[in-house]
Amino acid sequence: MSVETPELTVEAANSKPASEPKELTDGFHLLIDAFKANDLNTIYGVPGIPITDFGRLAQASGMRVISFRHEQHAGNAAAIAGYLTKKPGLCLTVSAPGFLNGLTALANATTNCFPMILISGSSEREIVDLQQGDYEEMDQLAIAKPLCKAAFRVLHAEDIGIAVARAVRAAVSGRPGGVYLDLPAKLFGQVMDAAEGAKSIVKVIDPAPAQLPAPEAAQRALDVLKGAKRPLIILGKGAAYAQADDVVRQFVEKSGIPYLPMSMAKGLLPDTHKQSAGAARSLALKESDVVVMVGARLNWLLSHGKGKSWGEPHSKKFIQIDIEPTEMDSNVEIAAPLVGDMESCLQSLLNGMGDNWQTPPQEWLSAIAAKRDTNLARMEKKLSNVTEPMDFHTALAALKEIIRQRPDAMLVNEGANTLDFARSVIDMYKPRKRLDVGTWGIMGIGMGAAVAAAIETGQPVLAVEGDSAFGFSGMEVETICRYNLPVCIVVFNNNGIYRGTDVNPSGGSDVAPTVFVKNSRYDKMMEAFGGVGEHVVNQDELTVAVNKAMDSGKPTLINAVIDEASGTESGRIGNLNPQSVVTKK
Ligand code: ADP
Ligand code: TZD
Ligand code: MG
Repeated sequence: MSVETPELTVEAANSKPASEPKELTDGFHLLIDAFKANDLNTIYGVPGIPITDFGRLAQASGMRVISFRHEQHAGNAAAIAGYLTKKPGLCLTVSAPGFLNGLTALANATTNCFPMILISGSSEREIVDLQQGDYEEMDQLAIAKPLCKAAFRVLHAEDIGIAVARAVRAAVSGRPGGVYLDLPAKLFGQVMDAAEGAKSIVKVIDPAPAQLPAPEAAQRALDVLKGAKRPLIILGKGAAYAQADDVVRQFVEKSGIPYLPMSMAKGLLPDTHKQSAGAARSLALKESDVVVMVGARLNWLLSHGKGKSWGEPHSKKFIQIDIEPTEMDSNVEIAAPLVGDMESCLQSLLNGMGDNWQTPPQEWLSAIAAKRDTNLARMEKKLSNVTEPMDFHTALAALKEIIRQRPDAMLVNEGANTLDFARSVIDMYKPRKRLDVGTWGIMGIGMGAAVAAAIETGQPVLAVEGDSAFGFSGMEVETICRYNLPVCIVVFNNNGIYRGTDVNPSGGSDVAPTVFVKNSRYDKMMEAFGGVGEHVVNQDELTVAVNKAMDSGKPTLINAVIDEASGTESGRIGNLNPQSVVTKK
């Protein structure tokens, strides 16, 4: 359907003087029509040449256009929108620098298997290709290609419909990921017959078709599972993304197998579920004999499926459910690969399990339960130890309780200690409520994720941010205020990266590289844009401030003072950090 464009209703320039004027459309309108036809109604971006008018026209057409202060955060918002909705999130940027700013988010989305489309305006092809120095000249398509799942350029208005269709399908089918769409400035103004234009729009039918696993593959997986004495299920964010929540629950509960949720899979089943082995993670990884990977990769986050944390030497068998065939055997041998979409794969296992499925031996379940209870008791002790200044546990005990009372709230989390402690302390109760640094452990997703979480779900958002982590996207508090989003940011302010106590070893006047301005007041940033700023120094004040923010829905930033000595280097992944053993005078 074409948007009404009266200003374009002119007689076709070089046609015979016709009695009936021809209705025309152009690249701007075709692009909007193509997005709307595919039910893509929100754009995250930053305006400028050559896409300023596109943003205006999109807004005029009823699309939601959310303008950011930096493209990386708009891109992160688009990626999270994709994760939450299973439709590609749209990010719109200007050429070269805007495109490059958005590219980090595109690459990060692809790495995390989130569907998004980065749409960048680009400069004149003829000039760019001859490298004659156009305004913001850059061969964007070539640069984007290795960093995303697919990249397309559109040169003719009549191809916009099919290009958007390709982009949508590429983003969401199979393993989801990022797609780049390169739109040279000239394209937007290209005019064509409106009726022809309407015909060129493609509504993608079944963009992410079900992919059924082979029956033999399901049988093989069940045979491996039947032989297990100490089975374990690992749920990953691929399972959360799939929105196959009921089938996931049925599979876990019918099998009776303990499960570990990866961080963004927390809440797929409530973390308080009796089969959750989250608090017995080390034992579960080490002692299990058959591991069912459910939408999770055996990457660095799981020590590649080998080594000490997996109890090597071992003879564990892996069953893996994934939509991406080449994920199998990426790190270790997969005894039973089950390739297909999450729902179909789990359903095929459930069907094959029949009515008399044997749950795992009690000995294994008791071992996990005992370890879990010991660890939870240890954690409880830490959480009940209230300190002032707050350590991480004192502050997180308050937030844990708030999320327990508000299970529908969205939780965004980034930092090092702030991330690692929050992940293990704060229980999640519902699927896709936890958004964090993902596969790369990237800082800077916070405000983009918070904006998208608020816009896409309408739920209040609690963003738990290390002071360093927050700084990567901090300027977007203006965006949060401008759209009056129900976002409560808690900055865990420990004066720096990991902690605030490092000193300059040379004795010079520069502070150590990990240390920030002491006693900063991040709350003032929020006040600058009309939001609510709070400064809290103990647990009670934190609880009151967060509850007030979550009740009011007003944009709020709480500067939570954390003991600057309470963090550890790199949080829980200090082992990945090379350290010099050479002492030089
Ligand atoms: P985590 O970080 O939580 O361990 P990963 O991002 O490593 O999770 O893994 C997610 C996996 O889920 C990817 O290998 C991806 O191919 C897979 N995946 C994504 N969507 C689906 C789906 N609908 N069905 C099956 N597998 C999926
Ligand atoms: N840059 C990017 C884009 N991602 C990163 N992960 C880093 C740098 C390195 N980095 C981490 O891995 S965590 C972190 C950085 C800079 C910040 C940790 O400090 P914080 O958290 O204040 O956010 P804590 O609570 O003080 O540990
Ligand atoms: Mg910090």
